[in-house]
Order: sequence, then structure tokens, then C-alpha cells
Amino acid sequence: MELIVFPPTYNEPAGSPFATKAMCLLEMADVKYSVTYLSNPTKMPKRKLPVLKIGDRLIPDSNEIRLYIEETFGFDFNTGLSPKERAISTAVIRMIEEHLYFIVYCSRWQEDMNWEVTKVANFGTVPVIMRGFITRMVRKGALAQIQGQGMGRHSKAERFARFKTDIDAIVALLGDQDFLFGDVPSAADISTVTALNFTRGFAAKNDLSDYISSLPKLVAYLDRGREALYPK
Ligand SMILES: N[C@@H](CCC(=O)N[C@@H](CS)C(=O)NCC(=O)O)C(=O)O
Repeated sequence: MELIVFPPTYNEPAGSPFATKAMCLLEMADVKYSVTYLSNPTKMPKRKLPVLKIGDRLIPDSNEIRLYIEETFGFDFNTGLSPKERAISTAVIRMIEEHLYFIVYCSRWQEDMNWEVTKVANFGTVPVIMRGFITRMVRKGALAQIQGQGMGRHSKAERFARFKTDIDAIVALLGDQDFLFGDVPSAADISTVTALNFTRGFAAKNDLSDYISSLPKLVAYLDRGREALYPK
């Protein structure tokens, strides 16, 4: 089994929170896999990463990868959770992956100061002769994506207010527990820990990582999550 991901950036094992999430899912279920780095996902089924390759079969999308693991190995990422907790888990995952992620995406690809850092982290290894062209083309696609999705139409202040609301919800749900639903990490922790570690790891100081760093309980949770969930 081969997991195809973007090369590592910002001290994370892969250059996308969804790819690090897929690694953590495989780790938690104790499934053996190897990692292949790919910088250009245009030949992948959804033109995105991560993708899990099993023989000739390609499984795109971290959610599909989770389903595959659950169905193939009978593994439950939410062991011990009540039906209500499972419902909250689904809502948390959607908030992180379909809302908060796009705030982080705008911060990196749309805000000019951060873009200078993103450019180096994501395209620094592209041969110089093609770098300008590829970088401009990919950014154009990224900006179109966040306009279409809608997050790119909000001001920086509006996006920050939304980010703060999501983070505060996570902090409230966490309370004094080690993980979101108690002593043991589950599916929602995997999505949350990978997305927020990716956010706070960005190489330039910014409002999003500053807010995370200002919350000691959250920082302790993210460190604990890294220790418990990431590949060793
Ligand atoms: N829902 C997907 C999201 C994956 C995703 O958005 N991957 C991004 C990197 S963070 C990607 O491959 N982007 C390439 C592109 O849009 O060209 C999942 O859970 O795997």
C-alpha cells in the first residue's frame, strides 16, 4: 500500500494537512504503508492529494481513505464514542476541513506577504527555468478556487473572526480533556491536530498562528496529538 502525498513543508510530514491526516489514519489503524512524494497531482483521479494506491487501484481523498480502512480492516476510528459524540465528530471534521481549511488557504495563497513564504515553500524545488510560469499558473488556479468556494471574498478581518469562532469551539469541546472526546484520540482529533499543526507551523508570523499560540491548552493538545498520532 502506497500513500501519495505532497513533499513535507513547515515541519509537517507532508505538505498538506489532508495528507498528514491520511498518514495518521493509517498509523492509528496499524496498517503498513509506504510514502511516495509527488509535487504535481494533475494526473491523480481528483487532481488532489492524498491518494492511496493499492496495486492498480487509486483511492483519492482522505475521507475515502478513511472509509477504505474502516471497511477493509473493520477498524473504528471512533471506538467508545456514543452516537451523539459520533455526530459531533462528523460536524467537527466538516468545520475543520470544509471551513477552517479555506481560511488558512486564503491566508497563504491570497495575502501578499504570506504568499512570498508559500511560494518558496511550495515551488522552491521547481527548476528555475519553469518556476515563474508554474508558480503563477498554480496561484491563479488557487485564487479562482477560493473565489468560487467563497472564502476569498471575505476580508482578512472577517476571515479571522471566523477562524477565531472555529478555534474557540475546539477549545470549548476540548475542555480539560486530553483529546476531544476523552483520554483517547479519535477521528476528529486526527483532522483537528493535523490541520492546526499545519496552520501554526507556517514559516511567517501571522494572525492565525498567533491566535493558536496564544492558547496554552490548545498548544498542549496539538503537541500531545503530534506525539500520539504522527508517524514515528
Ligand atoms: N477533501 C480532500 C481535500 C484534499 C486537498 O484539498 N488537497 C489539496 C492540498 S491541501 C490539493 O491536493 N490541492 C491541489 C490542487 O488543488 O491543485 C481530502 O480530504 O483529501
